[in-house]
Amino acid sequence: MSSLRIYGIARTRAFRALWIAMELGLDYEHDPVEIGDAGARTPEFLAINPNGRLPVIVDDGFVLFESLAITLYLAKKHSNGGLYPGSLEGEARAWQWSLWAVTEVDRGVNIWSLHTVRLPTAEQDQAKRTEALKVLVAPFKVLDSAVSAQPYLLGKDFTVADLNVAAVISRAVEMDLSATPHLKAWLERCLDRPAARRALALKTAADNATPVDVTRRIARTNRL
Ligand SMILES: N[C@@H](CCC(=O)N[C@@H](CS)C(=O)NCC(=O)O)C(=O)O
Repeated sequence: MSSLRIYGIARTRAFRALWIAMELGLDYEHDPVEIGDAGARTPEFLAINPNGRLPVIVDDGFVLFESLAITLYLAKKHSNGGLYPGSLEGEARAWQWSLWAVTEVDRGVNIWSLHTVRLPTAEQDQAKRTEALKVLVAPFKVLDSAVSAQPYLLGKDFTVADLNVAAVISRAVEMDLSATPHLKAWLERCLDRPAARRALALKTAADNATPVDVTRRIARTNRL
């Protein structure tokens, strides 16, 4: 039996944990728990993650929530000096980009995606979509510039920093990114990796199977 268990349907931020596990070639079990009362808010699940959110992992008895803490932990555990930067400065850069992704672009991309792709057309709010795009202009320029002179965020090699940022903004691949061509090329490069493609296939399948009521609940619960 595998010692690593990843909880969370691949449509959620569990996608991030699945991608890193695939990148690292880990043996793991995936429990595609649904959000809310159908899964993550049940007493059994709350005993694992009291936040009632996804994802969470249990690795040999060690419980960890927060998707990007999970990717950083697994990368450091299994690929220190590889996917996880070996130097102090490299590690700090990986943290920098991970925190940047969560604070600067996560919410904007999520709002854009819900109000452009995932909610039924009649329920999409154009004002929210426009505002989300406005919020993303400045950080997307920063990211575009960071990958304009080198293929990946930390240099010539793909690291967990790229995985975290690309995973957070993966839904932006459907946006018009012509104003940020380096970002566009970098994002496509990251998402074209074999492990990313496998994780994305799970995410797309989960997206396609998501009842519209669940999408509405995602928008409502998170005020998106
Ligand atoms: N900061 C957390 C956010 C986790 C989160 O909000 N997950 C969403 C799914 S993507 C969730 O479980 N939402 C359902 C809910 O809040 O009830 C992380 O990155 O892991």
